[in-house]
Amino acid sequence: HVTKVGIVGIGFIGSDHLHRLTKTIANVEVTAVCDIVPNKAQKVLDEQGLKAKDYSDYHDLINDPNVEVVVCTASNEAHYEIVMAALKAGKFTFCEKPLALDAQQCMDIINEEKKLGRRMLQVGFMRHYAPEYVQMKQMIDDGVIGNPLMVDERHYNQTQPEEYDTSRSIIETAIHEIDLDHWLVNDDYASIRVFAPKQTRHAQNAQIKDPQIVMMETKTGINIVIEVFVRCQYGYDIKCDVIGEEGVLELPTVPQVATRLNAQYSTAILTDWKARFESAYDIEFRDFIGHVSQEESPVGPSAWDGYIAAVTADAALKSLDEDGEKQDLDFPEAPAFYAAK
Ligand code: ISE
Repeated sequence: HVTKVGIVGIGFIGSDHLHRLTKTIANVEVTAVCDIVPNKAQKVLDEQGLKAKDYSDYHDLINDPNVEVVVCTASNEAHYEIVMAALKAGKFTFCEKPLALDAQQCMDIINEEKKLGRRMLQVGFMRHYAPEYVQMKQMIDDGVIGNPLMVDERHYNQTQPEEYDTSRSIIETAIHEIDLDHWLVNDDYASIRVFAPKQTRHAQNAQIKDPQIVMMETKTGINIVIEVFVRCQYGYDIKCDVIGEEGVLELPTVPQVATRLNAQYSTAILTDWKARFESAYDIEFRDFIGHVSQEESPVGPSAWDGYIAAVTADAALKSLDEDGEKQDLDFPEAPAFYAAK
């Protein structure tokens, strides 16, 4: 069976997933695309040597009987309405992170999905599929470093445009760690605070807060510090150290050939996040398509994961507004609908 996919939003990640779904994932046909900017999707189809129906209205794509699965890679603001429409049409849906702009929108999506009687949606938290994080999680679960006590992380982008404002550093960048860390250390967050230290001169205007420091504490008292810096200039740099009672786990970086040249010994630092996590994205889509092509519910990150991340991100933004004031967090048990993994 060839699974027929429609992609809404052909920007950076949309074009990347279009390429992935047509060139590296077996038994998929991208039958339709759509972008709010006229001619944008067609241009990308041409560049990639592909043919698909190019819709100007995403409702038409969703309602096309030749689209079985909807992939939402539109801008963050549009996720909510697109996902709601796809679920209302009863279609399997993959939505890039963040699931929506805030916890309330995520809860609406959850309620819509529940009407379908089973999971139909997966959220693009692809780091769960990155082999290096999977290994780290396994080692924590196996007790290799004893109980985790602290997590020390860096999430740096080389640069972002002016419209990448203070809130996007949280809801679009730090959201990866916010989603990942409680899974890694098997604990829930009890509080979060976010503040801005000395600011970079590379921010395009004075309103933008960059870098930011996110501090979270879990229920058992694990301390997590994430430095978020989306205009660091030198590259895409992801660090994750988990400090335990007996030792430290360190996330590896992508190996690059070392160069000995002109009295220098050097290795490259990647600059593009799509390349840094390429294998994670591939494994993620193989898993997602593998399930939905058999008419099975997806098993990767769910709308509930999207909701937990959004509750945490909402509190992060509140803290930032209140000069780093600590915000308490308390999460309900995952509903049975999502708990059965
Ligand atoms: C982007 O959407 C991502 O998901 C990247 O992993 C992140 O580093 C970047 O800041 C986001 O804009």
